[in-house]
Amino acid sequence: MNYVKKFSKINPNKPFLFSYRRCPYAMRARMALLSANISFDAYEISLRDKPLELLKLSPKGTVPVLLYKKQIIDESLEIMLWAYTNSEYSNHLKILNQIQRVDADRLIHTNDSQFKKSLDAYKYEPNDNVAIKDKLFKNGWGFLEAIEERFGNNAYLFSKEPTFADVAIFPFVRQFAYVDLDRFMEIPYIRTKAWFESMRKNDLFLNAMVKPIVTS
Ligand SMILES: N[C@@H](CCC(=O)N[C@@H](CS)C(=O)NCC(=O)O)C(=O)O
Repeated sequence: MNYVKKFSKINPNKPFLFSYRRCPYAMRARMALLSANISFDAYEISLRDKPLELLKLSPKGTVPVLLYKKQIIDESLEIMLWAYTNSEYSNHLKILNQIQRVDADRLIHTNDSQFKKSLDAYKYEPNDNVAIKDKLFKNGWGFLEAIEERFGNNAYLFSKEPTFADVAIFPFVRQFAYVDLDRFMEIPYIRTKAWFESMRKNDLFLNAMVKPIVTS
């Protein structure tokens, strides 16, 4: 992953990602591209001042957006699938059998719909009303409980190693945890907390979170 400053420097032979470092959707896309060992240029946008080039390619104006050889992919899960299917390098997707894949898709869907809604409500509630904040925190537990049951004896959601599902879901659980880390550590889900600790220290995640140092 190489951060660039100028669109004029777009290399037509290299995937180009409009990204935002702290966006969980963009995190999962960057992680998948890195895990697939795909060399790509990234451009850090400002959500308040989106580049016209991005809006021209994808008028809905969300990140991440991947541009490669006139192909435009503007949904994070599709970017992940593109990365995993265009490279032999990662086994994040290959590792899942058909039944697991259906389960993974279901879990990711719940993450992107219900859990994301709970996460936003909790995150944006001002801190001064502790009772409301606490209630919104607990509203997110339903999903964390589903994750906890999912682990079984594995350290990751579907396997002994991270898969597509861990990469897709972790950035959202992380955001939920980081609203108040001490409070998160009080949840009664031991495996989920261990997974959270392991994922946040994982090189794949750390490499996806390097600060944009612009090279060209
Ligand atoms: N369904 C999209 C959602 C992406 C999304 O909502 N990204 C946020 C940033 S985390 C965004 O770009 N929001 C637009 C804005 O804030 O104006 C995906 O999976 O890629």
